[in-house]
Amino acid sequence: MRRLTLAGIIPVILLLATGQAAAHAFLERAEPRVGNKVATPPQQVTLWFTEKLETAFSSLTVTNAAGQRVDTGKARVSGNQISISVRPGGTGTYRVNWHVLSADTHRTDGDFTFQVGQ
Ligand SMILES: [Cu+2]
Repeated sequence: MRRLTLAGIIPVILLLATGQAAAHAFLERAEPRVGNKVATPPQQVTLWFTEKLETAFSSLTVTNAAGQRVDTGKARVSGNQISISVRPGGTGTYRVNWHVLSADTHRTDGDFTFQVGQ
């Protein structure tokens, strides 16, 4: 009897959890594109999310192949978009690290890389 009750409840819990997760701000696309190769260092990096972002608690860093910060430190948020200016930092693998707070007060974070060079 107890087993039957649990079996009935679990799908409902999963459904609720999935519904909530869908409201989080997930990375939709980026420029430079995730995993892509560009010939020269970009002047800025821009990320687009699936939800509107809260300016105060959303940030973005960019590091070059040597692990040095090459972003200017001040991210700009507009709607579901966050961007930051980038200083020239040579060739190789650049890493973008993001932490954002969406309008539904949920935090998400992640990182991705892109390549600079020929
Ligand atoms: Cu959420």
